[in-house]
Amino acid sequence: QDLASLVGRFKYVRVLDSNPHTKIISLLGNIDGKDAVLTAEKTHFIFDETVRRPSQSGRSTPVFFHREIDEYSFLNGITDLKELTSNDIYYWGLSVLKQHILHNPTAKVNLIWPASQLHIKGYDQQDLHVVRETPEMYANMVVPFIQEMCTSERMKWVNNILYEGAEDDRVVYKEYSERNKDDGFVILPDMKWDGINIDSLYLVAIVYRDDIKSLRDLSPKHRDWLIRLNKKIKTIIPQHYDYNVNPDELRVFVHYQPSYYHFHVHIVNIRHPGVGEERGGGKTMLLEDIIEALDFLGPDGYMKKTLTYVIGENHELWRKGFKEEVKKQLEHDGIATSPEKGSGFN
Ligand code: M7G
Repeated sequence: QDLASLVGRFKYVRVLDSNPHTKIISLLGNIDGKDAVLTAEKTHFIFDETVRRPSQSGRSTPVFFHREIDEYSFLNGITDLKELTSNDIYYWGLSVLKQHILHNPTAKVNLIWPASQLHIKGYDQQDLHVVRETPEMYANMVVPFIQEMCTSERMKWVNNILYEGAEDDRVVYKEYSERNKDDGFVILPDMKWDGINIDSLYLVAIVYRDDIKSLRDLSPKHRDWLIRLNKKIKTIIPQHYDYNVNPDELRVFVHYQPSYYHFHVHIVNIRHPGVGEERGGGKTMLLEDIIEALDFLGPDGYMKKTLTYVIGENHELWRKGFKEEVKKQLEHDGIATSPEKGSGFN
């Protein structure tokens, strides 16, 4: 089964989501009678020079990724340009740019097939809510949910990467030994990255140890390990990309709630837009802040912290009690949920 033949057989059902800011559209459909989620994201522009802007430290920061081939860059690649209007010194119009499957593709296409209800819900448009997750809510609602989510079927792609050589040709860095499994990790391009444009660089570091399901499991005993991991990430990645991205241009963070409960770290170019507005809300926690917080949180670390984040109505946890908790929390705080109920601050 290859992507082209699968997409060719895709039967459209409805639009799940479409975002003009991120230029991403997600469609629900089916292939051979099984549900499929097809997502397309317009790729970012390429430019033919490595333009460097001066910085205060005297170091120069590349703004554009250097490309050998320049006929596909924006400017050289304009094949058609039609003015719509002009007014004084302002002009606007539409253009067609030269495209090439290798050098300047139009869009990145992702397919999930067969897609579970969980996948479909994750991509579907939904209303969002701010929720305070207390340690009690974590123990009573999230822990059972995590157990449900850690099926070998759902975690297959992670194990494929760690142990089965999946995506091997794309791996950026791997450190693993049987003897020292707890220190092992692998860094590779995230499925969210087109792999071309360094401005939108998006990598994921997946650790070999499997005793950390999420941020909640981090405690002071993990502090030194996280410091080492952070240092390695910020040393290895700029080196690997010839310093077209510098260590202080990498946003290194974890999500809570994550989609997959096996500890992993996101590594993203700070130029990448849209980060922080992930599907269905969530929370983005910088690794540096996590390490720092472990100094203050006490021996149980994040287990004892109340975490406030955004959750979508399609998230299983919303149905599994979070909805009621949000209502209770607002009542407890004396905050009205509709204009009829509240008439001021008295
Ligand atoms: P998350 O924080 O659990 O979820 O991150 P979210 O960011 O999707 O909310 C999991 C990360 O793994 C995401 O950035 C995914 O894009 C990425 N990812 C998921 N899958 C199934 C794959 C895959 O098969 N290969 C690669 N390389 N990345 C994946």
